[in-house]
This record gives sequence, structure tokens and C-alpha cells, in this order.
Amino acid sequence: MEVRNIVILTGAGVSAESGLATFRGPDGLWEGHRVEDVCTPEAFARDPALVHQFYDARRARLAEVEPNSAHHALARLDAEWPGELLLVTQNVDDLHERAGSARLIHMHGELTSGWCLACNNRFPWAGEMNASSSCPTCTAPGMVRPDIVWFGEMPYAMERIEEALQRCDLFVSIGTSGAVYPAAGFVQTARYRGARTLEMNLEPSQGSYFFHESRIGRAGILVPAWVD
Ligand code: BJW
Repeated sequence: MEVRNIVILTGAGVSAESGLATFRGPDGLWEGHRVEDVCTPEAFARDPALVHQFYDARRARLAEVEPNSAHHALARLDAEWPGELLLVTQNVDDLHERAGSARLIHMHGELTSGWCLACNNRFPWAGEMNASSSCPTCTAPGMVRPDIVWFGEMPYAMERIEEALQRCDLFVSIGTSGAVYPAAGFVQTARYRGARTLEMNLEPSQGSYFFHESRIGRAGILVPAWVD
């Protein structure tokens, strides 16, 4: 089948070689934190200072790292691909856009964005913000939260993603364990629509069975080899 429309899903593994920790596994980001302490709206309501502290540390780390060869290869593909292309990332880092990807959705939110629960406005996260900061728009105190999709919340742009999946001829999943829905189910939607499906990961993902092809290895090697 001739490929015109591509959907690419990325996860934490694509940023691992830049030096950002993945979520699961022995050196995972949640080591030392119980996920339910930091990654749910209930946790934020219970202890906003702890949750802010966790994301402050992630933002500080993000400022120290750079996009790697996988991010750059995907940005080249985006610039050169004449058909439809949508890069859907589960990552909350900004390494895809720093590499130059433009057709990009952050389905789980962004570390560099804040969200005011009082006025619903989203705004760039300023370095000095903390649990008691006021919203830059409505000035309500203590109502800003990281603009991150936590467990039990609806991921962003689901309608746009679903439409792209319904039109794609190729679905590629890179650096994700396939442990978190709805992203873990995209491969099945794409297959149902008749797309070819390819995964690139350090190990077979939980949904490996659904892919036509699995390439096992580092994204920094596999992705440029696939793109170029
Ligand atoms: C490399 C590599 C290298 C390493 N090269 N590879 C029961 C059944 C089904 C669903 C549910 C259920 N109970 C609850 C749910 C729903 C829940 C869910 O999925 N839970 C599961 C735990 C079962 N999902 C939700 O709540 C979502 N919302 C929702 O469902 O809303 C309702 C809805 C209904 C209908 C339609 C749509 C929606 C929200 C999920 C929000 C996820 N948020 C997080 C945290 C963000 C905050 C933060 O960043 O701190 O997002 S969870 C965390 O996991 C993060 C990630 O984006 C996400 C995925 O992780 P990822 O990227 O796959 O990372 P890892 O670490 O798991 O894997 C990395 C992989 O890379 C590994 O395989 C490595 O081997 C590999 N790797 N180095 C290539 N160099």
C-alpha cells in the first residue's frame, strides 16, 4: 500500500537518550514517588506543594538537556513529508519542538505550561511559580497547577488524534511501554482502519502483538535509520 498519511506516537523512551528518565522500570521517574502521590488530581488537592516540587525538579532537568538524533530525525520527516503527518507525543518535555517538529500534539500536556483552575486560562510556566502563586491572568492565588494530564483526566486533542488515526496508512510507535490508555489503544484503531503498524522500542511493548513489525533497539539509532 502506498503511504501518504502517517501518525507517529512517541513516549518517554524517545527522550531517554537526551538524559530524561522514563516512567517505568528500575531507574524510572517514579522511583521514590508513589504515582498516586503526584500524578492524580486528588494528589494535587491533598498536597499541592509536593506535586509542584516534583514538577519543578522535572522542569529544572529539562533545561539541562537537548533533543537527540531521534527527535531530529522526526523533525526532518515532518519538514519533508508531503502527505499528512501527525506526531502525537505522550511526553511533557519540549524536545520535539526544540528539534523543529511542527505537526505535533502533546496529548498529556506540557511541563512548560500552567493552568489556572479559577479562570481556566493556560499560560507559559514562569520559573518562580509555586503552590501559592497567583494566576497571571485572573490573579487568583493558589489556583495554578501544572498543565499535565493526570490519571483519570481526559488527554488533549483526542478528536484530532482519532481523525488522524482514521486516515493514516502508517502508524509508528516509538519509545513507549504501551501501559497507559488511551495511547496504548491507538495501534488497534490504526490496524482496524487498515494501516501498517511499526513499533521501535528497547523491548517489546505491552501491545507488541498488535504491530505488524517490531524493531528492538535504541530510538537514537532506529529512528534516523527509518527516516533517512
Ligand atoms: C526506549 C529507550 C530508548 C527506554 N529507545 N525505547 C484499566 C484498563 C485500561 C485503562 C485504565 C484502567 N484503569 C485506568 C485506566 C485509564 C488510565 C490508564 O491507562 N491506566 C493504566 C495504568 C492502566 N488512563 C488515564 O487515566 C488517561 N485518561 C483517560 O483514560 O481518560 C478517559 C478517556 C476515555 C476515553 C477516551 C479517552 C480518555 C490519562 C493518562 C494520563 C497519563 N499521564 C502520565 C503522567 C503525566 C505526568 C508526568 O509526566 O508526570 O503520562 S502517566 C505516564 O505514562 C506519562 C506518560 O506519558 C505515560 C506513558 O508512559 P511511556 O511514555 O510509555 O513511558 P514508560 O516509562 O512506561 O515506557 C518507556 C519505554 O521506552 C519502555 O518500554 C522502554 O523500554 C523504552 N525505552 N529507553 C527506545 N533509548
